[in-house]
Amino acid sequence: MAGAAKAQTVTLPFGNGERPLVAYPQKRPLLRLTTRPPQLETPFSAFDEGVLTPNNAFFVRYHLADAPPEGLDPATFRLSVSGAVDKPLTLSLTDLKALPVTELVAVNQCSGNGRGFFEPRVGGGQAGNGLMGNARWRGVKLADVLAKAGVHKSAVQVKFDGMDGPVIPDTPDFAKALDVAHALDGDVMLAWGMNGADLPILNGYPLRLVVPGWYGTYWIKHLNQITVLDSPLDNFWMTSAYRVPDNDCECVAPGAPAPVTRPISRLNARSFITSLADQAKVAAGRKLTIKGIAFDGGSGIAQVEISADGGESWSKAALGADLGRYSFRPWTAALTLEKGRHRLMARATSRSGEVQPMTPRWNPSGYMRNVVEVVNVEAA
Ligand SMILES: Nc1nc2c(c(=O)[nH]1)N[C@H]1C(S)=C(S)[C@@H](COP(=O)(O)O)O[C@H]1N2
Ligand SMILES: [Mo]
Repeated sequence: MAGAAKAQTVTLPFGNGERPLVAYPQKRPLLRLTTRPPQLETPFSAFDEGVLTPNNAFFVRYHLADAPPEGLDPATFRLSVSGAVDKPLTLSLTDLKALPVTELVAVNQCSGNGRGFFEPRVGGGQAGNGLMGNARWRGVKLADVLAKAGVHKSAVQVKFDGMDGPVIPDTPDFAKALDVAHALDGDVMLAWGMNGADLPILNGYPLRLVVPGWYGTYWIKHLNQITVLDSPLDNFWMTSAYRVPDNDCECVAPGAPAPVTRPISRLNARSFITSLADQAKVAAGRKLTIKGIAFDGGSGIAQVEISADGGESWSKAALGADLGRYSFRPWTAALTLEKGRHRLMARATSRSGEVQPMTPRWNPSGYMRNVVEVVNVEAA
């Protein structure tokens, strides 16, 4: 293209879906949703590059305008562990790295991933399906650190707070809590490493919480304060935000209020075709191999089925390498499409028996989208 550089944009397939592609430090160009704080969505094509999401493509979500915080110096960084413990701790990164090291592959997904597709539309960040990513996290077990501190029998929750804080005193500081039993389960991690490198600044350098199988809201970045609590955390982010209808489907009729809610928790089952974008053109009458990913909240993926006729008939996809029950599971399927338009779908079933729904479940906050997605293609 001649002339002055025009900002590249991506148009997500819903109203007001135009997003500039902007490169932040340590990041390739990502879809920018807000500037202060930076909120960046992964271009969907990145999920076709491999089962681990590259660090420079990994999405970025923050709540408070000062993020990322200043003073992320690994030499002076300290993590405090206090509250209902025998021995409060102040740990440097060197102290943490001297503990037994653990690694785990897990999906980090924002509760509002896919919110822009909600019908009727709801308020909040209007995201496509790029607020998710899969990484190999390296760090220490939270249980090991809590054991060093000695959690009191009276403790009920553990609170996590990061270095970003409110700019205006009226804004509630971002902090989340997990029940003590969950915090001690041996899978929850304090991670400094991501896919063989340090965490990128925008993904929580130098230390973040990793809560495998649970929504990203709990994965506190720039984590520097752990407080063991004798009573449940009562703050805006636990009691008002990040709550879902308190029923089996975590849903209500589209447009209806949710009178009784509970904190959001586990990821539901999802799957995506990654090798073909919506409205792609493919060759008719020839074998076509399609690829994709599937994941759930930690039981693992039992099967992925593919439909090329809008959900009338299904065939099984072949599952690829198993990087653990919290990871994206890659899959492939072979199809031969006749000339014309086709509605391709992938549907995951988890090992716990959860099957993706064919019609969207709705809630007023636009959380937990997991309907079977459609990729329209034309074979010619
Ligand atoms: N310190 C801090 N940690 C945070 C947040 C935040 O605003 N501040 N947002 C949370 C939310 S809602 C999500 S979805 C994940 C996103 O992780 P990422 O930015 O590394 O992709 O971070 C979580 N951790
Ligand atoms: Mo989120």
